[in-house]
Amino acid sequence: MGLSADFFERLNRWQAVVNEGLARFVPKLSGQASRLTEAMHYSLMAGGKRLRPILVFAGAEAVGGDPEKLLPVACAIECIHTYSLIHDDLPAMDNDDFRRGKPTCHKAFDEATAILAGDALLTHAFRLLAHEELEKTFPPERLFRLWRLISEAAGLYGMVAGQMADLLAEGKPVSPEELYFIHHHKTAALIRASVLAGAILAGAEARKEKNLSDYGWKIGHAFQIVDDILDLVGDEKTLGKPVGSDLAKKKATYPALFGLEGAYEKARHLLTEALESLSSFGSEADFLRDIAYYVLERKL
Ligand code: GRG
Repeated sequence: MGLSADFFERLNRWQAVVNEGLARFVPKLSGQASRLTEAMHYSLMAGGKRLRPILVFAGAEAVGGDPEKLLPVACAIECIHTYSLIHDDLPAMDNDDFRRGKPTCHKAFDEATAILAGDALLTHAFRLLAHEELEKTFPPERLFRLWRLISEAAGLYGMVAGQMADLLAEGKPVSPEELYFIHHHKTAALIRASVLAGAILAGAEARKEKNLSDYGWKIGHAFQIVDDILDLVGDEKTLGKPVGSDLAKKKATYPALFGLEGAYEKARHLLTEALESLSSFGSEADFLRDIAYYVLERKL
């Protein structure tokens, strides 16, 4: 098994849907707020892979839901992801000048604007999660579960806690358990929540929800391991940022702890486990299966 022949065609199609959704759901304001929305759109439209929003669609599809109805949710999650990248790049955090081949938000604008663009993307995400189109389409109890899921994954039970742990670990020796905590919270939580968001709104039965949750955790961890590997051996032009920055910053990574081959081995094992989580699904989960392969094989 491996990637389906039409995977990249499907991926590109969904990426276009996300891009159109972001143009529609994130306003461009004029007047005194124009600089703020310019900075938000600058980072939103800088060429991300749209993995998380596409997982929202794929998660819904795997349980018979209609992905098109989830566009505000998909866009909300991409807003949260983009905010995290903008803030992560700030001088107070990773202090990176390039992302996705372009100057980072604080370089293209200024630090204060980048902080505010991130803040506005995060808050706007929750406005989108309460969008009227969702209110009309889904029962309130599913929406409440969605809000709990996303706020936990993005905040102190998820990404922000992981980022804090990551920063605290810089330059220090970390145990495999500490590294797992960082990956689990910083990266895997939002990826897992993306898959589950689609499934919850589509009304998945509990067993399928659990399977998709397992799948989400596994590919979330694999994604971060591959990210660490690419930072070591990836191609700068393809990545659109300098490689070797984790080493320079003495970051806690899988290759640092287990070596390059050990990290690859762990990622491959996670891929197998992710696919196993989908064993009770039929062809409706093929796109999720493809995404799992893609997470491992990606060069960007
Ligand atoms: C600032 C609260 C806060 C959190 C930051 C996500 C994160 C936490 C930091 C980003 C740094 C980083 C390299 C994390 C590793 C995994 C990751 C999120 C990579 C970037 O995601 P991609 O590859 O990005 O999906 P694109 O550009 O494709 O959207």
